[in-house]
Amino acid sequence: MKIRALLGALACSVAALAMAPAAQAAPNYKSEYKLSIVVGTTFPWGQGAQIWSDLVRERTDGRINIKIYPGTSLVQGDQTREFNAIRQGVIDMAVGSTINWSPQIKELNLFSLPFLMPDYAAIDALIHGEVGKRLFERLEKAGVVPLAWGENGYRQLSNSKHEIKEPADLKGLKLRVVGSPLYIDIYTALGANPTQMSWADAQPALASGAVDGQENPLSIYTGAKLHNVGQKYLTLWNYVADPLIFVVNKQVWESWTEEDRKIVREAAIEAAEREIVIARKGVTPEDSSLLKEIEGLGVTVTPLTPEQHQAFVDATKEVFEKWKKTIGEDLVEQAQKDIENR
Ligand code: X2X
Repeated sequence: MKIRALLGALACSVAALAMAPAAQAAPNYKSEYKLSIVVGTTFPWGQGAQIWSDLVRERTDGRINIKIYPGTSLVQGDQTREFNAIRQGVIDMAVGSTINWSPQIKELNLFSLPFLMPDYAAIDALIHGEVGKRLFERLEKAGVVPLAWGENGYRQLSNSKHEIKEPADLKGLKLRVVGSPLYIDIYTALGANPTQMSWADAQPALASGAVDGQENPLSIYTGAKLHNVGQKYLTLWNYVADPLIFVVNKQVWESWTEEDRKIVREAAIEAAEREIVIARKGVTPEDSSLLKEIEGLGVTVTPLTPEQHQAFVDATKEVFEKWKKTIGEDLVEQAQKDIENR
């Protein structure tokens, strides 16, 4: 009798399970997954995160419900702590810049080697080739699951004081730099006075004049309206570019069914591809409309002649060589080879 009752109860619950709507998450699923980004969802970077979240929610019938946390708010705005927070599960998912994770994963400094990547084809050769594969293996080893490469973009230099055409123009300028010590080395070599701070702190520091300048992709420059905080001089020098990486915390990843992992991975790849298209809009040799827009705001935009460009390459050569060793000579040489053959 007892066994019969038990079997009956079991049959009922199996039937209930089978009838449960698709949106019913497995018991170990969270009701919300926290996704971290540095900027807001109006920026190309944030749009990539939004596309990913929307695709995942749709295709899992709501089983995986992602909430976006802009401003790296899950780590109080300190973007250099984002990677550890993903590892520890304080953050479930992220679309993060290689620069912000470089303090923990030194190989990610590769993209910050000055003048390594001369054009978009070079960036693509790295992220979609052997280098991208090796870096993903490295991230896996560090305990996160990398799914796709996106792009923040080529980082250009802006300041409130004067045009910059040669290294000497940087002398004594107070510049906000991002969170890898490699940037302190670059700007020290160029004779500037660099200071590392988070993006959250950078904007008030630019507004108050505590710093004279900064470097960021043009989409961040316009999105954050940096012309309104005195950043009237903009030098286009394409010295580095930071890719973005779409990742999931390992425990979270393992808690999902095979089917859902496939959906999340494919959605990340699709969102990243679309994000790169958005990130490059208006800032390529074929379409420079964003530059025109910036000039229209009264900003002095300074491209470099080949000779001026070379002066910056020469002035940062030692920094390149020093960091080549830190990053790993093998990886840097693989990158140089892939760029040559692009
Ligand atoms: O802090 C920056 O400059 C930004 C927004 O570009 C990054 O997060 C790397």
